[in-house]
Amino acid sequence: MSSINYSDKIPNNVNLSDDRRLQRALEQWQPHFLDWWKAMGPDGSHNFDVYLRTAIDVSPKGWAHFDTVKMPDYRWGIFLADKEEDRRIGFGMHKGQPAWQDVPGEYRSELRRLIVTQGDTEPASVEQQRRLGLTAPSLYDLRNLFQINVEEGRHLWAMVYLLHAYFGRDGREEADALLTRHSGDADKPRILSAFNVPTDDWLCFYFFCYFQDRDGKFQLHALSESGFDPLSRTCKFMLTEEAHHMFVGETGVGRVIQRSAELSRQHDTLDIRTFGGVDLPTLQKYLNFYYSICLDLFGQEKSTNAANFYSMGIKGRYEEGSIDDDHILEGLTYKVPEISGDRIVLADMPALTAVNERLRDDYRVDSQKGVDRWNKTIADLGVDFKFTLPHQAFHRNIGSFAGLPITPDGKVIAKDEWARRRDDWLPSESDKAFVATLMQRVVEPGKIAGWVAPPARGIHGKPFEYEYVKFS
Ligand code: BYC
Ligand code: FE
Ligand code: FE
Repeated sequence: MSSINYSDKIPNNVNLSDDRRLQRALEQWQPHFLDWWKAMGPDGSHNFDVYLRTAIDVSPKGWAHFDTVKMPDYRWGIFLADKEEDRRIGFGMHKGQPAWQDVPGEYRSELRRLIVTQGDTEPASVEQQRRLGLTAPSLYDLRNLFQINVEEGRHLWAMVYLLHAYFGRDGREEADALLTRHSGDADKPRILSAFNVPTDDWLCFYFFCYFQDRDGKFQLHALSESGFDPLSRTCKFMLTEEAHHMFVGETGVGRVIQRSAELSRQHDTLDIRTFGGVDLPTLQKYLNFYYSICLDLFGQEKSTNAANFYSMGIKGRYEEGSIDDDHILEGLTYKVPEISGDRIVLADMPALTAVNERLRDDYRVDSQKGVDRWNKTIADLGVDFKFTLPHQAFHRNIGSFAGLPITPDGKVIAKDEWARRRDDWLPSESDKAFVATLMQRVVEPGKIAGWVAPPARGIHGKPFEYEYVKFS
């Protein structure tokens, strides 16, 4: 039931060969995807042999197969988590009714919009990361970058499948458009702003994987609660791939921090740039940047769109099933921060319009865990420095705090003071120029750049020294 058919042109576990029309439509989209991959995917990588995992089964345990492949030959396909017998809608006005196996006509445009928004982020991230291979700090890191890139490509396939299978002609048009918008393009940018930000260096990459892929985790969890069963099942399987992306982020940032803290201890100063490390205060600025742009991805604090999605039963809350309430939320409240004079206060809001905010809160709690582990690394090395997540009102562009001059510890200050102190809080041009000097490519097996510690272990039981990427 859950094994994947690799004999088809498009690997799948949805019996694609039984639906000739759909199969033909997707086979027409496939060469466009490959053209996009060749033009916008990892720069100059097409002949490399890369040690990659491929999904062969969708069961939570042991779905992965490891092998050396050239990336354009990666078996991108359509994999949905197994169908749950008699699944019911878990929230909203249709709570308790059987989950929809087809798109309910009255929610068609909302569902299409959610799927397009989600789908747009996946190729966007590949575009954002396309030049990082040129400055990889080790073969191990290069391989992880490529692994993430092929899986984000597969996440695009996941959404394109839904558009083709359930949305007819306009679904096909949206699927084409997912390949014509591009990250950072002046005329046709990606939909969400964080996916148009350049990912210039490997600090950006690690923080991106920690914070931005984690937004993916929370959005995919919310969508996996959907009453539209095919969306739920596809997001459930995407989540199993997402775990590795966040692992790359947490350990990547952690390895930079470890190296920086080691240099700080050795030289008894935080000021370690002359010794070839990234000083911890600069890392805090990168953290501030990525965390704040990712908070924007959750939308407005008060959102009628989100309330409607919830009541319709198409987008739920994080772990909806384990929340102890009526799952309808009529008359319930939730605490939402808002600005009151020059202070930020928590106010009771209808829980329905606060579901974006609740998801953001869940995200904050999850984000803090890695920060605590990073701080432990620093403390264990006896260095006096601590990372903190900035206040949620800091550096926001969406919602109640958009554009307001608020410090990382949540104080409202004058606009000109904020502008004057901006470079204390966010990476400055000179910080980025310094980091750029460290970004030298290291790709001999077993070697690693000086600004980052090697990983505790390699991939899938292989040692760090393994030749994860062979250039040919
Ligand atoms: N940028 O009611 P509101 C991932 C707009 S990451 C621009 O709060 P709503 C990945 C909004 O469109 C996960 N515009 O918004 C990670 C609306 O416009 P209208 C990505 C924004 O509807 C790494 C208006 O403001 N998935 O997978 O609740 C690598 C009112 O706002 C933004 C998703 O995000 C913004 N940030 O939208 C690879 C899930 N925020 O209607 C992959 C899909 C809001 O007034 N998307 N607006 O014209 C959604 O669930 C929702 O659309 C949003 C919030 C979360 C974006
Ligand atoms: Fe993804
Ligand atoms: Fe991801």
